[in-house]
Amino acid sequence: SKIYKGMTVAVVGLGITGQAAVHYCLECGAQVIVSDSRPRARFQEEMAAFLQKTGVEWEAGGHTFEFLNKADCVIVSPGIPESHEAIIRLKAAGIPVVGELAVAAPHLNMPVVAVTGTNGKTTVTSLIGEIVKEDGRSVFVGGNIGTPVFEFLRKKDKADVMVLEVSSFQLMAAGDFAPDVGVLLNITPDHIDRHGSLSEYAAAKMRLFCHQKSAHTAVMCSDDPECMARVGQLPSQCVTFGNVPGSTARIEGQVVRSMVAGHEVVYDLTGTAFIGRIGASNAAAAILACQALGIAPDVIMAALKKFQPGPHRIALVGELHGVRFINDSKGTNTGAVIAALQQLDGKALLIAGGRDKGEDYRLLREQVQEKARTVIVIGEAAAKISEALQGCTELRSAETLDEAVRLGYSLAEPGDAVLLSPACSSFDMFTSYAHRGEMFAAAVHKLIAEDSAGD
Ligand code: UMA
Repeated sequence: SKIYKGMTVAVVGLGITGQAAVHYCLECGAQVIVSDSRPRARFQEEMAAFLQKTGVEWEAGGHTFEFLNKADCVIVSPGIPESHEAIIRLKAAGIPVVGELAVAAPHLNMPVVAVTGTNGKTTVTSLIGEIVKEDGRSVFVGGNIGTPVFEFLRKKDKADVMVLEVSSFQLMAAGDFAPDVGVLLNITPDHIDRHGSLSEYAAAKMRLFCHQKSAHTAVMCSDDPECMARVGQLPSQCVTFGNVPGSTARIEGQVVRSMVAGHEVVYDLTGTAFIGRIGASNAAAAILACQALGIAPDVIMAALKKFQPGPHRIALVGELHGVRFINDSKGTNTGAVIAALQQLDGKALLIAGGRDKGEDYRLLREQVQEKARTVIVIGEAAAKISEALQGCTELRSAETLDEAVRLGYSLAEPGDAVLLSPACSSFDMFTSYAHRGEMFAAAVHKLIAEDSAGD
């Protein structure tokens, strides 16, 4: 979908993606109109500077067919559900409804790596970016990780390689986007409120590959039954990582054995940030993607050794009298929480809750029973989580994150960890998962400061 001079483009949702889309379309010479679901007064107040600067016509408080149908093309933000009535009517009227990947697709004339999966996307995307840099090539790292591809298009930047984190939401409106290397890390339940079921969610993830050609690469996890069940659908060459014998990159403890041009290469992850089964799995996926880009094993290994994961993914933020405080604010689905609990050595005081996304929290029962001393529930999903975990372990609740941190610490024993891994989105109490993680860290630092003041 090309944006050209004189056409009218409607941008639906004026968040991170929508704002970048507006700027991009204006720079292409298009007329732009904007539609946002925020109440009118709030939208006008929050977006005042943007609206003044761009001068776009807008509607707020919802999306209407009548306002949007004057557009030649509609760009939807990832958060806009396909089931929205106006969107359905626009499509029925023959107006193209596209996301940023569809708009970007014709402009991507460099090798593109796209990473999706329920968990680990951000880590693997940034790791691949670091490996490409280590190889001396320039790289744009963006997408769901936080920088829209529109920003890249706007700057008319050049990059030798593009590495994108893509979400199931983005894939629902990706047009004929076809990455040279597509990586699907795992599929466990998430975003069921939007997609309706696990199989629909998995189908959205598989869209990553549907426009690939036979020379392209699909990187898939051999340990994941949901992924393996869908390998037959791939139009491209499939390489796999996992513990299963015969995997292209075979994981054995902290070692990844991978075939490169008929020779076995051994990547030893000891001493790197890629600890445990999940760490090794993420590293192996990145190794295969980078091998597909033709990057030499010693370059890949050098980058693996240097890599540090992001601040909101199982990150230690402090320690007090033998109790560790771990921020996993990005753990926004049950699969992520299970992974975080599995990685802990001791017991957890698990802080969970936030805005529910339609998941079945009973999936947490086994790990919670094994690893959580107490679960402290917060936010809108508190009651639903408590009900699902009834009888597994002690259940408590807290009104604020600050209170949850204090309660967790008061119940902890040395060697335990107070773990924020919410299994929910953050939007009931915070502006983003990053905001929630920062507030968690702030609560921890306050607690530690008070303790040392009291000594
Ligand atoms: N809005 C509407 N109508 C709606 C829903 C929202 O008008 O029906 C408006 C809101 O008022 C707001 C704007 O749309 O103004 C928000 O748009 P958005 O929800 O599409 O979010 P963006 O700010 O554009 O951020 C998106 C991703 N968010 C979502 O997919 C929900 C960000 O991923 C991503 O970093 C960013 O684009 C850049 O690519 C966040 C996320 O939670 C981190 N992703 C999910 C995940 O990782 O699990 C998919």
